[in-house]
Amino acid sequence: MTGGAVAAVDLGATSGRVMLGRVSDGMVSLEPVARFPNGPVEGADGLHWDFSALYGHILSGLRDAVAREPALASIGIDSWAVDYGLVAEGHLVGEPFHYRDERTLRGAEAVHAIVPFEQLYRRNGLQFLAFNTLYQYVTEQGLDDIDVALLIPDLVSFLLTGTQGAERTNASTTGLVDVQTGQWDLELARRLGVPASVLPPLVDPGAHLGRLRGEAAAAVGADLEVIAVGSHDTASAIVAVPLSSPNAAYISCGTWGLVGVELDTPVVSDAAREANFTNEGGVDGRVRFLHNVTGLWLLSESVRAWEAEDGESIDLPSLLADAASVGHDVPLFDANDPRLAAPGDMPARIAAVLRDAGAAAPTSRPAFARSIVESIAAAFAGAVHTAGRLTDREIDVIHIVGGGTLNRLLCQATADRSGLTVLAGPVEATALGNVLVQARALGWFGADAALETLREAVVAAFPPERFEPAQRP
Ligand code: LFR
Repeated sequence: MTGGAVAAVDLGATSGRVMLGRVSDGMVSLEPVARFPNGPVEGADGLHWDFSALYGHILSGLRDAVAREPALASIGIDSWAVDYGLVAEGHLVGEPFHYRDERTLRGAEAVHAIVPFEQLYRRNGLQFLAFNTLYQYVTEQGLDDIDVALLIPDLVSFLLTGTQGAERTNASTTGLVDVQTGQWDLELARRLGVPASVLPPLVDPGAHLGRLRGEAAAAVGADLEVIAVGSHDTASAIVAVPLSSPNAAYISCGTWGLVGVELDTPVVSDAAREANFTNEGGVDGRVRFLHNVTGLWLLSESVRAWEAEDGESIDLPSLLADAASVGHDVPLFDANDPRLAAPGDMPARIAAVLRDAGAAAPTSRPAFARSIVESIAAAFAGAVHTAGRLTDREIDVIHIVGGGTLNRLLCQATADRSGLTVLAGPVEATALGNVLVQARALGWFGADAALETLREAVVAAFPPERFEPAQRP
């Protein structure tokens, strides 16, 4: 067989979706089936995810997928990274914490008091992000009382199949995987008081996890197989970047902008640590050497605040069109300022950041939106440049994938500010990467097909759009 259909469940921080992916003779196509909202929920003890609601949406989305394509071969799950659910006696204990909850700040201090960041970086290769799982684990009260901690996609797979595992690309974001060996760093876990028993066996993307168990099969209407994909959404997205040059950089742009290059071996130099670049695990053992830039979160939170103020919804495309025609310079701010990380009144916070830097906030919403887009683009261009410097590469093109590709103003501003050609697309890179890894595991590309073969299928189906810089350096 050279093809068939699979379902990709892709959970983002602001929305989730179920997509049907079809593969036939090396060609791939995608069809949206279900889309549902996601976001932080304020609980008595902090910010959580409404995982129970998400799981309900996943089951009903899969049911719709089966109704549309009864010959569905398998399911793959990906989501944002670092967050997890605690499982005891086969059940989820409480709703998982949201990575934007403030408890992470305490955790980082506690961990670094035991293992200074310099040492930690050499072991796990991760940039400092206050929400990395290990910082969350040390704030947990009851790790000794649970059976296992499962990252969000692993938790979904467990509820669907009963199989417990830690898919490697996402496990790499916990901070407890040794960046050189790819195995759990049990010595580090012990020093931090994380019981080894909560870390499930590591699983490779492409592994067959099992079939839906009774209850899940009944809810979905079919007894399907679940296949591990690059379950960290960014890992799946990078599978579907149609890298067009060995010196290409990529930006996976959604809530976050993940800016970096693909490597075969990690870089844990002092310079990489100082620049806060991460070595996350990619599919097929590749390294995602990248930096997190606060991406469209700044815009979506601002729009959310303006909508609350107006009591009605805002049309983003027309706001961006107005932003594009702002004829004067707008002030830039540091998109990665930690004060902009938590949910809240984003325009007021950005205004405060600008004020502290001696600049006045734009007075109209289009100019404000332009200031956000230009500031994100400036951070993107800076991170691309740094990725090149740290890996000794002359970056010659930037690929942007994900929802951010719909923001043409951002794509053009990134080209202009970097002086490099931007190739934009595909927009649904994450779901595509998810589909392609399942398809390969099912033998539809040949079991040994390299990522490059999968990427050829991406270019053929979704030729990228070019944005040329106004000037080259
Ligand atoms: C993107 C992403 C990033 C990760 C952040 C938090 O959706 O997965 O890669 O750093 O969310 O999990």
